[in-house]
Amino acid sequence: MNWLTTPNGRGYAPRAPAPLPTVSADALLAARELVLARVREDSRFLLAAHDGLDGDAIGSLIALHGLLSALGKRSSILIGPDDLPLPTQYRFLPPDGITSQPPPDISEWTVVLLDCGSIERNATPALRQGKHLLNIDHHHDNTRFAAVNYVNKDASCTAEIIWDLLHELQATLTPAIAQALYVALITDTGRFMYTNTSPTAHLMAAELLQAGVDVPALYRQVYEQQPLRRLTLLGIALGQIQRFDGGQLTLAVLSAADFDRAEANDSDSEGIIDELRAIKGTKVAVLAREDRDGEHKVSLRSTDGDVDVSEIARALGGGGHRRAAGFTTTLTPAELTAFLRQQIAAQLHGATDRAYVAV
Ligand SMILES: [Mn+2]
Repeated sequence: MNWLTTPNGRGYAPRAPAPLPTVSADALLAARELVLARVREDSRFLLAAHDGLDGDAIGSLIALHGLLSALGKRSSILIGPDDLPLPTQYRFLPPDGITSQPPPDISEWTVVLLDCGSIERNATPALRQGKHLLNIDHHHDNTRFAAVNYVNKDASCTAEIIWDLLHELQATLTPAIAQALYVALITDTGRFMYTNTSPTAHLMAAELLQAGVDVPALYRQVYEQQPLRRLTLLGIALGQIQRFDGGQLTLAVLSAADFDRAEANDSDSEGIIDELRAIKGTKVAVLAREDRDGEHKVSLRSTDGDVDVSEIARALGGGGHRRAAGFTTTLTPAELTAFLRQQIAAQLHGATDRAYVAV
């Protein structure tokens, strides 16, 4: 079978990833200045992030909204209907300014996309019609889709960039903003465990604690208010673990029926991938979740950096970080497994053709 002619295909033919642009320190500083100029000069801001909101996206949205409001600006957070209500673990954060409809006069608003590696990761086309479009992110493979692209791949999380802007604009770090930033920081660093846990990340944490973050109370909100259905779903996933190639690939697939059985939704699957990556011998952990259309949302994690999972994700139209990435695919689980094994082998063993080899 050749992937290019597989039925139900919608152009998922793997492609060789384009080389990533290098951005000089000067260019990064220039982009930062452009963002600061817009924040200082413009008066109306519509904030959005990638669909399937995670802690960094939500925390960054709420913190930037708080910052803009403190500066006397008008600000709204646009969250698509599919992402509302927010995942339960983030509902304790102040939901001020959230709307699910873009304003009719969006051409008068400055649109800020946060934590969004490509504009396709947000399904609201109206966002492209803003007066200005600012792209603030830390994904190394950000597609630089906006007029202003402030993409700092060395930031542990997008919230770290917001934290820096807050300093520069001399805004007060209120307890509410500190809390939102802290949620973003701990979720994107895996509670200070992933390679993006830089000294700056810890300096930021220290300052957020000084600003009033109650660490045990916040951890309890984010990690210890789990609805039972999340653990039911985790149990189903753990019962369906598959391992390939000596355990280098650890994979679990959750079908739509599994979600029904657990009475769970997609956001309830957050965290399952961390259990998979923790299994000894794993180089790449993958969790695939079937959605209502029969497509699979695929999350990938690399344990030791030997495999760049963002390269695998980009081959099927997704993206992410070297050690954490994702994509959506129409491949069946069997096809997906074959594709992943081939891609991992190509990276580990230097197979000559990294783009797709028909099987
Ligand atoms: Mn992020």
